[in-house]
Amino acid sequence: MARPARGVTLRARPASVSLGRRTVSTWAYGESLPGPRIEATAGGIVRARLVNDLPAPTTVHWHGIRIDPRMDGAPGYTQQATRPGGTFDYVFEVPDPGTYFYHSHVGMQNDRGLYGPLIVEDPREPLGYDEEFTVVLDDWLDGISGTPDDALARLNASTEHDDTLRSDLLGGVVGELVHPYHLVNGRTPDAPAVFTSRPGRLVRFRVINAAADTPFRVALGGHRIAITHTDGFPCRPVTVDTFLIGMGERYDFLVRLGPGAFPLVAEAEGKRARAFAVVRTTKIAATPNRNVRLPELDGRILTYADLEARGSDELPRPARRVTVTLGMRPSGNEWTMNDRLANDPMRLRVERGETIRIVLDNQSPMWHPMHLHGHTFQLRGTGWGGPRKDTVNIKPRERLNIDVKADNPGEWMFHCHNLYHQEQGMMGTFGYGPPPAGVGHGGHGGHGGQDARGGRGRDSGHAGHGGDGGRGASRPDKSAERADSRRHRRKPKR
Ligand SMILES: [Cu+2]
Repeated sequence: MARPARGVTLRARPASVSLGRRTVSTWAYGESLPGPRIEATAGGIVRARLVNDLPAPTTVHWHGIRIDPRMDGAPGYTQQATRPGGTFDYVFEVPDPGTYFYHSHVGMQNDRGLYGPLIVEDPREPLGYDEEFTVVLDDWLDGISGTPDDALARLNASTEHDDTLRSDLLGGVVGELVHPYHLVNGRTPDAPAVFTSRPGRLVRFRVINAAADTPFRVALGGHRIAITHTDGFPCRPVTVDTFLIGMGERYDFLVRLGPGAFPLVAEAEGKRARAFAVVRTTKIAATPNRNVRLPELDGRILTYADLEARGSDELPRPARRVTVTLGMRPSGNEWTMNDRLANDPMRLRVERGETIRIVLDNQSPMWHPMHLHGHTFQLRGTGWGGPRKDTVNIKPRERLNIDVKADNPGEWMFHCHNLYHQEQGMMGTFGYGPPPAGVGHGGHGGHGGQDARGGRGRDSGHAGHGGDGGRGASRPDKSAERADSRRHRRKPKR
């Protein structure tokens, strides 16, 4: 039977945290980075009291959980952000087992230290393994090169952007900036996290990408790994050398550890930097060099086409489809969904009980990890079942089909999990029935292309999350081509 999780207090506060060798001033939950690991059992209840000791409003979003919308921590959508000095009690059921995380959903706060793992155990766990480790990846600049808000302001103020950060795997430019550090469980490579086990043990790793702007390519030196879950949900196990994890994605893998000390590397894809940890099964083995070249990183890499949901997780066939076109305006600092920005968001209207297909069509010049709140969709290819996921990477000029069963009524965020893109406008709404009147964001537009239903919104009263780049610009620019060429002029390649 489900047992309620013990209550946890998340005290959001300015804090000095150690990254290993270096201490930085940031905002964190308590003293720790990441925040405390929260554990629950599927079907059980999570109780978390947010105490806001920050000088700014904040919320906690429970990423990937099919949650009660009032508990989703989406400011302007389902709740008002908790004011400085205030508290908010998050109490919700966790229906599905898996690897999740929580983070602030206000402005750039998620690029500070306001995140932590949420692990939902399966009371009938079908996998047998000896132990498990949680690996939380992050990119870090707070307290080193200013704050994330400073970084966003610099991006917004300039048309010069670093287009040298490139990856074939992601179809071009990978990110907006280089963070000075990349972390595993809050630690830099020169003072790495160490996972201690024993030779021969079968270990489950739960990998969470909590970064703002960095996709990682992950491998464990000297081992092949079996991917068993993505975004909490099980998939048919696939043995690979390495996998790419976008912001907001999670992967679980199983590995039988050999004797020694092994590098666990998360290469910041396209950024010539890495996060690094050590997996140690014997005391005497020398610690691996943090810059070691891992052949696994160039080995067999997981693709979405490798992933298949369990039969019981298959969604019904969709009755209709809607298209969501991802775009960029010529400024290069505004990212759109169906030509709209966060301050007047696109709204996909669904009816309770239906299954719809969302055709994601990326006409912008960058990849985006698109995340839907409150649901786990099924990624559909041609000729394969496709995994259940809540965050999916889409490359430039790519089209992806994601099927969503509308079984959790509410007004839900649907957005890019590159935090900089999110704050530069790439935020839409997935809502049930007619647009609600008088809730936090009045800016619902029914403009969703020819497919979307619903009337056009009346005003642009959305106050929750419009980034600086998203404000004031209300003229859609239809020319994706022009936008594209602008983007490529943004900075000469070195
Ligand atoms: Cu994006």
